[in-house]
Amino acid sequence: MKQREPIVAIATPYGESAIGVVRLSGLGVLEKVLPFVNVKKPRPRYAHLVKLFDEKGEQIDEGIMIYYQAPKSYTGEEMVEFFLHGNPIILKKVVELFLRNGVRMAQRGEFTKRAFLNGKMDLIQAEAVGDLIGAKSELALSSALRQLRGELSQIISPLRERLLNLSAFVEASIEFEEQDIPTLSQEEILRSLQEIEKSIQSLLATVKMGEFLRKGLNLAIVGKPNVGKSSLFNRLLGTQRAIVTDVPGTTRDFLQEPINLEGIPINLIDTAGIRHSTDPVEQIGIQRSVEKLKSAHLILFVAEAHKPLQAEDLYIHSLVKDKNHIVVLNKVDLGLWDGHRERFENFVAVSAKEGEGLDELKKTILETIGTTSGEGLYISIRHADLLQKSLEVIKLLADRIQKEEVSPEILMLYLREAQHYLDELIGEITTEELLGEIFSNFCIGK
Ligand SMILES: Nc1nc2c(ncn2[C@@H]2O[C@H](COP(=O)(O)OP(=O)(O)OP(=O)(O)O)[C@@H](O)[C@H]2O)c(=O)[nH]1
Ligand SMILES: [Mg+2]
Repeated sequence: MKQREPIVAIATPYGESAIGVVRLSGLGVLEKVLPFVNVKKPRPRYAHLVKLFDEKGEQIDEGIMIYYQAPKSYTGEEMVEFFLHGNPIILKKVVELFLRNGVRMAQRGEFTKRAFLNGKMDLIQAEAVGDLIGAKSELALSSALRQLRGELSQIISPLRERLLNLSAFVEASIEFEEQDIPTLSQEEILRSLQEIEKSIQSLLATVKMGEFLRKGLNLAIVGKPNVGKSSLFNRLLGTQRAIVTDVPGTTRDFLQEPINLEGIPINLIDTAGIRHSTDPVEQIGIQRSVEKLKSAHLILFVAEAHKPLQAEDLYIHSLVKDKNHIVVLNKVDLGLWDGHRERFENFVAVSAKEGEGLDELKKTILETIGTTSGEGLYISIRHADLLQKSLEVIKLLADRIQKEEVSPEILMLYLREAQHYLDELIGEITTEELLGEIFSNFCIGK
């Protein structure tokens, strides 16, 4: 286990709290700490009540100190954690004390990065630490926790090992050509490749949901003025956040609020009604509506249930019809015009005013997102990128094998490349750049 230079950080959020945590990790941190506490020989993993002093012997605070002997710590290095009074001034003083005495400030995610570098977890698990802290819903949380426990790694690592095994067989057949050693036929290799292909495909199918869970899904409510977009927004939100009036053009700028549908974090966006307008302020609002419509993952296209579609409805529908959208016919308490059934294959009739059809709308939203795939484990864009690259190489090789007898040397080339991407995925191979990218999204102190 490698011990790196000592680092320090506050591990709890800024502000007043019952307890504030300062943590240190690295080579010789205990030695750095001992001159400033009134315990001389701390027992590892034992909660010591200590007084903490500065260089002049003035007491800074009193609290709990835990010392972790390497390698039995989060980072695998020697660590010390202080649980002090949660006053930002105290915590700052403590950090500054150590900064003056040979310890440097930790970078974002540096504790977890060291845990990864010391083999305490693989890269996929380290990423899960960030996901776990940032999770905005129950489902995101449980997915991150399973990833942290290594469940995703346990699906990906065997794929990598299978490729490794195939390479080993092929390599042996090159090296020991003359000798009588077991080799794999091209058909056997092909079958293996196809199985790996299938596993990768099913992992890839979870990325969309994974991204929604990590970043939230943008759900935009669009339609012409006065159809009840803001009323629907308020209904889904459960509060009277948006202004509702019978004046067309009430909503001038878009509004965005987080909601949680069955564990999926959603950014719900109410927009200004789209119509032809000469009012410069309204024009800007409408322009923003169109932008929101373009960037949304899912659109609720709202029109009035009791009336035929107007020219503006038709125009807006033409903007959304090739996108992921749901037709919502609002004000069904006033009736449902028959012509809608002919025009739309599917729609949800609701009354934002009375609450009718809201449950069906939520159900339709969830179905459209497709929440069922993944069985609770969802990959990220980074994972998908590398899996995709690996998959492409595997497919190319499978194609070639089906067409011709492929030489062992060529087989090796392909197999190694496919494996290389999975190495990167798990963190068998890493670059400083990649680690920087991953851990810079963490908070300081983690
Ligand atoms: N009867 C009935 N009236 C509704 C319903 N939903 C909204 N309204 C009324 O329709 C009018 C417009 O509602 P808003 O929610 O402000 O409509 P909007 O689409 O946000 O309008 P703009 O912001 O102007 O684009 C208000 O008078 C609402 O009370 C409904 O389900 N039934
Ligand atoms: Mg509105």
